Amino acid sequence: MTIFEKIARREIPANIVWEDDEVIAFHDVDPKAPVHVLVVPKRVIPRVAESMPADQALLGKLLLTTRHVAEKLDLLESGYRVVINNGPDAGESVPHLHVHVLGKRRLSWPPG
Ligand code: DGP
Repeated sequence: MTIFEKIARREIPANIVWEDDEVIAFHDVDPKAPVHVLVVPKRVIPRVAESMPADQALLGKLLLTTRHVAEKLDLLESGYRVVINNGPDAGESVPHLHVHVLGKRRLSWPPG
């Protein structure tokens, strides 16, 4: 079981900001910005490169959920970044697809 599945099952505590039947969003344990939330599908897809056509609706749901998170945490006006790390060069560390939502500071581009 992945660490994010354990969070969804309440086996590991997390500061949850959004949840429904398909997704859960909670604050990152090691935040890289004043707001740093992870949006995670409850059904495990290891990474976006392993998603399938059957995952299309769930992938869309993840992006729509980032909007809910942004609204709840007052990011809509100031802006925010949505990030998916895929594989070693991107720094992926948890093999359970998750979308980072980063906000409340000016983020540089391109990323390091
Ligand atoms: P990535 O590098 O894209 O795979 O991001 C994984 C993120 O998961 C990383 O920013 C830290 C976060 N993380 C890892 N373990 C935990 C945990 O137990 N709780 C929470 N809230 N976040 C975690």
